[in-house]
Amino acid sequence: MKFLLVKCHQPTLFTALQPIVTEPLELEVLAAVIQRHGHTCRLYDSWLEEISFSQVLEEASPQVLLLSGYITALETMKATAAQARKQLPQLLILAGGVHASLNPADFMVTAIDLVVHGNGVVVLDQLLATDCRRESWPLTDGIAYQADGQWHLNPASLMTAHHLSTSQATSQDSESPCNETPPASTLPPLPDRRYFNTYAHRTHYMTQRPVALIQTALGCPYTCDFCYCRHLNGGAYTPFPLERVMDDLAAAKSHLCWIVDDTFLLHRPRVEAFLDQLQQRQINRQFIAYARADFIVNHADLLPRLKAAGFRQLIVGLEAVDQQRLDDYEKRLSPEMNQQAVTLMKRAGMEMACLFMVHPQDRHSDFRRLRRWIRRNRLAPYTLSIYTPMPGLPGYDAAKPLFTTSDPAKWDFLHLVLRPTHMKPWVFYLQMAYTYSLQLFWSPLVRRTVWRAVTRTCRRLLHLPPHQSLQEETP
Ligand code: B12
Ligand code: SF4
Repeated sequence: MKFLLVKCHQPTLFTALQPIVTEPLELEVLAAVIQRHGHTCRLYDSWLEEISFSQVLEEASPQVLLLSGYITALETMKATAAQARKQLPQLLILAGGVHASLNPADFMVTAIDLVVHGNGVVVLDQLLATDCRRESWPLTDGIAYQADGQWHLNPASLMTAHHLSTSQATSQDSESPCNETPPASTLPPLPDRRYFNTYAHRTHYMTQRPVALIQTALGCPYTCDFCYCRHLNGGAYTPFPLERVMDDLAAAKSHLCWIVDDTFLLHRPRVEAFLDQLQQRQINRQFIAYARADFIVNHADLLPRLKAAGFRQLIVGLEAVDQQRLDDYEKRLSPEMNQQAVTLMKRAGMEMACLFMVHPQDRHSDFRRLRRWIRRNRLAPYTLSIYTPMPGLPGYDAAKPLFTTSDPAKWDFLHLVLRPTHMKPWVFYLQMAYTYSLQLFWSPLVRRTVWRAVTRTCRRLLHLPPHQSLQEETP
């Protein structure tokens, strides 16, 4: 059978500026699953290719279409399914991805045949084992499907999961709970990176290109109240065997690798084993990874080793600079811990990308306090997102009557979906923009990133080829 795999995007502020453009790792993993069953695949990501979807559909003339996307692209996914159904009425159309995982009902429209809400790899494997035959759908966990004009929702199927408690996550015990990885048969295969190899020159992370994505685990054992990621895969933290991670790294043809695990620096013995294996296998890469402030503080002695191993930037969710807000977010951090993490990272000479989350209930004084904190530490780069209740999480239904919009494209953490309590929405946005822009004053990296984003956008709008100065940046 012929499969077409599509990453759907919805124009948002992020997609307009494109400070980061990456390979569609999810499609590359799914392609590997499909190829294991002897079928052929065509991948398509409109961020990397200029050709239109209908052209790709015509040229590929697939029997099966797989659509992936985030919440912001929900309407795009449905519209793409409708367009494909019109163009190729016999097509089998599947929708999946992180939003579908917790919100399958959002995809129950006539143009879509199947919604995958369990672990994508496991479910797809099961569907392929039965050649996606309709008779097998009632027995396949992790899908919702249409039959006789009705939608049916089967129970979720998850990757064999290992629950790592947060105390284990940061403990220094040598007995690693992370050794319990899922059986090989349920692990995702290594991504097929041929698509990345073709379009690597179009990927970038801020000012550097190319960038490859690496996944070494699913989930996060922490319980931050606002976080969508921790509910994926049944809320279980599932690390992949390190040999598999090393094979993946060795095959990824990019000096810069972004480890997209929700939190990579979790369990010291695993981190140390990762660093040992990099050395043993002589894998020389630069890394960007997510971490928590408490890991940095509790394991500050590891920072020089991480730096020497190529960790050039840690992305750290500091979220807030006052205890009450941190407690409300259930972040299990203190402002002092956040401060210490910043100081230690500076001392180690490592780049720290700080993530803050402002709240619609914030007052002018909260913004002022945050700005003072940012100024005092001369932070850069940092981002601000707006606290946004996410569909599929506890608390979403209670927040529903307060929403000022129902447009999923606004669920990008850069729009107010709740009315601000203490100021007008435009004043809130102004406060955000002002707070965001401080870093422009002291960070050449941020200035370069913004300048490149603006010139790239202008050139794209004018249909001009990328400027020479935007080409390959070697580390
Ligand atoms: C890296 C990343 C990005 C990268 C893009 C990465 C990529 N792969 O293209 C960048 C920086 C560009 C990005 C941008 C945005 N992101 Co982002 N991102 C992530 C992050 C950290 C990792 C994603 C990743 O690559 N994972 C690895 C892949 C292999 O896993 P996966 O996507 O889960 O796919 C697997 C399964 O879901 C399944 N699957 C996926 N699709 C399908 C389809 C079918 C048919 C099937 C069967 C299975 C299946 O199989 C895959 C293989 O295992 C996640 C966090 C997370 N935990 O997911 C946030 C995350 C996905 N992002 C999020 C958001 C909101 C955004 C933005 C909208 C933010 C913004 N301010 O605009 C933009 C949207 C831009 C766009 N148009 O794509 C949210 C999505 C929430 C939601 N409910 O949809 C997440 C979960 C973070 C969060 N804060 O909650 N992001
Ligand atoms: S915000 Fe970070 S630390 Fe908290 S649950 Fe989510 S991924 Fe884990």
